[in-house]
Amino acid sequence: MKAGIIGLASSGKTTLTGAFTGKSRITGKGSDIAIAKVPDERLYELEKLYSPEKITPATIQIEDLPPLNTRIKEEKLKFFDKTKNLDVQILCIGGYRCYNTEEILKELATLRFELIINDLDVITKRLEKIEIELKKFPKMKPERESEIKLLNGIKTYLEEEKFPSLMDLDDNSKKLLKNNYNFFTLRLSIYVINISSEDYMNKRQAIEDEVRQYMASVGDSSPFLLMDALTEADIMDIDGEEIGEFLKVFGLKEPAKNKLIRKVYQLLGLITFFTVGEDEVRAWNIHRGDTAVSAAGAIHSDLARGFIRAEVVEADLLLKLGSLNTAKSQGKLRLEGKNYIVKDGDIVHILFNV
Ligand SMILES: Nc1nc2c(ncn2[C@@H]2O[C@H](COP(=O)(O)OP(=O)(O)OP(=O)(O)O)[C@@H](O)[C@H]2O)c(=O)[nH]1
Ligand SMILES: [Mg+2]
Repeated sequence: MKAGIIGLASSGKTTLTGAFTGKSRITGKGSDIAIAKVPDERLYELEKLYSPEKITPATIQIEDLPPLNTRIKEEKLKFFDKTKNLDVQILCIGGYRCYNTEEILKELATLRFELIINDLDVITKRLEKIEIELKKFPKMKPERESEIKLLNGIKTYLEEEKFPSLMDLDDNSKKLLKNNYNFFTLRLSIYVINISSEDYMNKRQAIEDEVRQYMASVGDSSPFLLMDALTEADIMDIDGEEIGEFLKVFGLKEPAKNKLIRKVYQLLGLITFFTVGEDEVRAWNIHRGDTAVSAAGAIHSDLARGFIRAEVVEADLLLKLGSLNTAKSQGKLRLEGKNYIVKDGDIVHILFNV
């Protein structure tokens, strides 16, 4: 599971990567992978309750990428290679270098256009290849028919400058796309409008409103958020007090990157469960819909192998009750079997035997 940052040259992709890990950890060669900690209020509440030696948040991988609109062949190949297996794309807009919102929207349009062109290019090449193939082997025609139809359908959308994510696709088409293609315009996305500190302080709401209008006008329902990536990257390298100062100056409850990470986490289809104890309080990520055995496996393969049962209580309930013992004595600690579907916020204690 991986997210990557895609954007035009100098839009602030590397700076944004630095906002997750601190700038000092970034080489800026368009190949850094940031391990971003997933901010979770419940983890800090559990920390207060347990005062453990260690707390470990859940993390996700976010990869910095070379610019989308590069004309350097080597960079282009690297870009395609690296974007092949992305589950989620963060689309970065260099609003900090724009003089007004109109220019920001223009960059948004350009980025969307580049994604469209790249996908159209793939479709054109594939259709040409199929045509040559069918000339040689006309018998293959029935086999290729659904693919040709699907590609032409997508092509129509793209030619109208619309993302085919709006298309109604049947299961076969979805499977075909999943196994053979990596279209940018079909990937789960979130836009980051990377604006200057000044704009972030003074014009945040106005820019947000205009971006929302623009997104609606092109029929793009992907989430977006505004961020001052450079400042957020700068404060990663300094201490906690200055972060508080930054939030106060900008009138924020938390840095924008927190919202971004949580949203990407959600787009990746991940949820969090916790393990608690005096030695460590830890958040783990698993896929929505995963069972108690998978949760056990996320912790250690032995726990999955020797799985007997899981003791489960919601974090919010535990925080209210104050301890696992109280939860147990009040009958709130549930015993769940192998096939229990773990919920976001569950505290899980695996009983096992190997
Ligand atoms: N003022 C300001 N400058 C920024 C911001 N984001 C990026 N920059 C500056 O813009 C320049 C390019 O930023 P990068 O983060 O390297 O951009 P990039 O998208 O990674 O660039 P490429 O990888 O070359 O495409 C750097 O000098 C940054 O300091 C921002 O939010 N505000
Ligand atoms: Mg870069």
